[in-house]
Amino acid sequence: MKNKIAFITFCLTLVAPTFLTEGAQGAQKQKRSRAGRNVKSVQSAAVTLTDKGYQPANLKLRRGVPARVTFIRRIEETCGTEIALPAYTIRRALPLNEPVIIEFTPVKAGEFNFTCGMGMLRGTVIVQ
Ligand SMILES: [Cu+2]
Repeated sequence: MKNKIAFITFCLTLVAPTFLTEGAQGAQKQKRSRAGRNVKSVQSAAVTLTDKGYQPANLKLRRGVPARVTFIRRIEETCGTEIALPAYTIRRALPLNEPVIIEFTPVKAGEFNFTCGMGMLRGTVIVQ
């Protein structure tokens, strides 16, 4: 009888922390990290358009990992009212002070330009 109680207590000790601290989803996430895969499933970067152009002008991204790049235009007097990433046929309006998130998965290594709508302002995505 004493052994049985000890066993149950032991089982509760094993199970309780999972439910108390994280719930099932958290536990699953942790398991994946431990396995060393999918630790970071999205890569993100941010680019600001200022009077000096795109800052930073070069972005390094890893191939095969979905990318989320946030563009924000901070100057009013500019031709950069659109942002384009021709290699991924992306073209979006870039309103003043409104973050615009561009999502794509870099499939090929190399250098790809992102530009204003007319291709005058330029930056580079470097995929490695
Ligand atoms: Cu332009």
